[in-house]
Parts: sequence; C-alpha cells; structure tokens
Amino acid sequence: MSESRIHNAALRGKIMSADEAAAFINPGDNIGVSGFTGSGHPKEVPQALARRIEAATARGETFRVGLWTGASTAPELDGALSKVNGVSLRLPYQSDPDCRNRINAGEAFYTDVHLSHVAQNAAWGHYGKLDVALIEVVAILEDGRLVPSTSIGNNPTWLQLADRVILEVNTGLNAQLEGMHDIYEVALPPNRQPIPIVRADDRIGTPYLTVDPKKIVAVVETNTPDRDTKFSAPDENSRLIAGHILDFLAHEVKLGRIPANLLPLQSGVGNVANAVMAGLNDGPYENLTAYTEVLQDGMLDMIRSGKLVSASATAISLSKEALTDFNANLSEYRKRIILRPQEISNHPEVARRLGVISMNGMLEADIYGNVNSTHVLGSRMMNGLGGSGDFARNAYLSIFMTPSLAKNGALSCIVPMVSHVDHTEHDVQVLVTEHGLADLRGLAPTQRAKRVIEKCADPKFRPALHDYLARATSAANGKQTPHLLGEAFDWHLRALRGESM
Ligand code: 0RQ
Repeated sequence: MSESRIHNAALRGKIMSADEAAAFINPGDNIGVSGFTGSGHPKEVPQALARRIEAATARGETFRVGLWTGASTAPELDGALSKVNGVSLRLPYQSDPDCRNRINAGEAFYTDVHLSHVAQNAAWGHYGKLDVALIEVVAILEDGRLVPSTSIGNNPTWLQLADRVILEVNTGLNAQLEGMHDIYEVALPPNRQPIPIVRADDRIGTPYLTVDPKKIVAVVETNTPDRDTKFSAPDENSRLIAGHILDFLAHEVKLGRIPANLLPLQSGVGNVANAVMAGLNDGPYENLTAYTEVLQDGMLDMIRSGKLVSASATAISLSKEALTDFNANLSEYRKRIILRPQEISNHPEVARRLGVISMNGMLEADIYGNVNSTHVLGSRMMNGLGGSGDFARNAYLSIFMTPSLAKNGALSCIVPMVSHVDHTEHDVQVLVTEHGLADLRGLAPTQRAKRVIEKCADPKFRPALHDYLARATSAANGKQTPHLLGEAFDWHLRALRGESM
C-alpha cells in the first residue's frame, strides 16, 4: 500500500503505527486536526492518543490537549478523546454527544467561532501556539505534496502553523479525489488581496496541500471510511418547511428579484436541509449552483439528476448509500464539485459577492427575528454556530428554519425573547416553520413581530405571544422594540421547571 499511495521515498521512511505516532503528542499540546462534519478526520491516531491519555490518567498524571478542527468530527476523534476527558479546550464546532456532555458539565472549555474566522484567529495567535497538525490525506506525491481527503477545513493553516505534523494516509478513501480540491491561502492584513471568485465554480488555487517536509514526524496508514451520515426520509414538518421555501423562491423568481436558476445555494446540515434539496430536485429549476459548506446526500442527488451544475464546499458528508454512488462515479462528480478551505467556502466577501441563498436550522427565534442556533434554554450548548453566521450576515437571502415546536410540543420555538443570540434581527430576513414563512425584509420590529407570530408560531402559542406583544407595546417605555423585561424569559423558566412554555 505504501508504494501506491505514499510516493515520496523519504516519507515512506516515516511510516509507523498509530501508537508510535501518538507518542509525538505531549500533555498540554494544542493539536490542529483535519475533519469537517464527520469527513476527512484522522481515524487511528486520535484513538491511540486516547489510549495514551487513559494510561496516563490511570498513573495519576494529567494529560489533556487543546483540540482544534475544521468542524464536527466523529466518535473515533471527538468521542474517543472526550470519553477519556482528554480535551481541555475544543474549537470551533462539535456535535458529538460525549464532547457536548463534557462542555455542558464544565469539564472542557469550548470556543464557538464563525468557521471562516478560525484560520485568521489561529494565525494571529489568539488560540495560542499550535504544536501538532494531525491531517488525513488520500496520498502523498513524489515531491511531497499532499492529496487532500474528503474535507479541507483548516488544514492549510494547521500545516503551516504547527511545529510537528502527523499524516494519516487513508487508502479506504478513493484516490480519484485527486483534483477535486482548490487550495488558496489568504494573506493577513495589510497584505490581503481580493479573493478572485466571481462564480461559485471558479477555481483559484491548486489541488494540493503543501507542508515543510522537515516538520513531518510520522506517517500512519489507515483504511477506515468516513462517518456514515445517515438521513431519514423527510418527515411531514420537513416537507412542509421545504414547501414554503420553494413557494417563496418561486415568488422571488416571478418578481424578477432572483434569476430563474436562483442564486448559489448554501444549505445547513440535517433532514430539513435535505428535504429542501429534494424539493428543488423535483422542481422546475435548471442550472442551479451551490456555494456552501457541506455537501450532503441531497446535493449529490441534484448533481446526479443534472439540476445542480456545480457545488463548492469544504466537505463532503454522505450516507453509506450515497458514498457508494459517489465512489462509483467520482470521475464525473469531480467535474462538478470543488472542495476549498473553510476560510474560502465560508468567506463573507464571496458570499456577499455571489448573493448566496442561505438556509440554516435554528433552535428558536423571537418575535423580532433574533435567532438562537446553539444554546438550549440559554445555557446548554447543542452543537455550535458553525458557518451559519458567516452566511447569514452576507447572503442575499438569509433563511432560518425549524419546526414550530420542540420536545413533544412542550416548547415553542417562537418565543418573546431568545435565550441566547447567535443571529441578530439585522441578519435574519426570513423565518420558516411548518406553519408558514415570514418574510421580514423591510419591516420594523413591531411589524416583524406580528408577522412572525401569525406565520410561524404554533397556533396553541399564538394567543400568548400576541398578548405579550400587546402588553409590551402599551407598557414599555420605548415603542421601537417593546419588551417586558421582567417577563421576557418566563417562557424559558417554565420550561426549566419541566412545564410547557
Ligand atoms: O434535541 O436531539 O435531544 O431531541 O434540538 O433539533 O429539530 O432535530 O433540528 O437537527 O435540524 O438541528 C439548530 C441544532 C437544529 C442545527 C440545530 C432540540 C431538539 C433536538 C435538534 P434532541 P432538530 P436539527 C452549516 C450551518 C447551528 C450550526 C449551523 C445546528 C435538537 O441546525 O446545529 O447552522 N445549527 N451550521 O429537541 C430546546 C428549542 C429546541 C430544542 C430544538 N427551541 N429548545 N431544544 N431543540 N428546538 C453546518 C455547519 O456549520 C457544520
């Protein structure tokens, strides 16, 4: 295998086991790891590191690391390290149950950051020094250049900043990924230049990652596929939400506000997002494009059907079934898909220039249009902000969607005041639930509130929301965004007591 995937003779001399490679990671190190939405993460060294940490802990030693990634990973990385309580600080995004539990128990710090900001923050030193880069690749060329894996994330930055580099070469991934990537590095101010992407499918860089070979301390061969990102068939709510969005887009086309092939699509992760893609795939649109973060099953279906002519992302996160198709037809998919560093896939400048249509999930919105994507009942972290803010502020259309109710109907996802703010009313243009779509563009706060309640709230909570708005409007000392400050969080307090909101 080393012959077929590791073409550089010097680096073949650095092949070792995952346990030997993990010995290059020391207590207190910060490690910059590949991986984005369960794809392209290292599969073996993190588990070997977890075994080291477990053994050290059993000896009474403290062994914890700072863990920086592209975004969420999988049980063999976030799960393994969190189970042994080996992560002192995690950034910038996670969705792993064990990792989430450590964060919410106060046992690990978590820095929840706009994904497009991570590379520059790291380069500026805001996260401290990067000791080790641990990066999955598909192959190493004779001249030492690296063929990236199924995600790019922050890999160029980790390879540049780290003192030591460990590579996992995964032969379980298709070698035909070579050529799909577009690596472009952004200089820091004052030397920053415009990013020359004017169409979603523009290629502006090179297909390979580069690294100073002197920094490479270990090469580990692996053969494990990415996480199986399963999708269930869209449920009734997802279909209804998707239907409202599709009607809205058709209306926007009819008014001539967006072209007949729409504008580049950005779609968040999950079943609702996939349902929207399924709806678009069945709809009248042709020649669609995507400028997004993660390419999931829904977009792959659209590429296969010919509806989506190109997709730019930083990661491909597929179900097992979709992966089989992807691998079988990779030479065709490679013509349509570009994987970029997350600094570029999520770049505000490019999202604004292209006029992206951004669609993301949320936990709750308030009547004025502020959105909480991350914190359950104000304090408990769910996943993180991810790329939602990168796109929401800069998109042509920023759409947030959720079922109107959570926890078997006990919680309303439309509340008087959100218990945590990720996206302010200024960044949120459209809210959608299964009941309807509230187009908030151009409206003042009290106009927005009426529309959000009528279009999006579940009917059983509408009277209480109208009552709150009416009493706030008559009692508050300012009529611009009326609130009853002593009452605004009563809904969440009832939920914390285990009652219906
Ligand atoms: O909890 O799993 O314990 O039952 O939140 O809710 O309805 O399954 O929604 O999977 O679409 O996720 C915002 C989390 C929505 C996601 C969020 C509870 C609910 C359930 C999940 P259980 P659903 P989804 C690109 C963009 C931020 C990152 C982002 C997200 C769980 O979309 O992480 O947008 N977004 N990235 O029961 C309390 C409420 C609730 C609630 C739902 N109002 N109060 N709990 N839940 N509403 C991708 C990347 O950046 C990588």
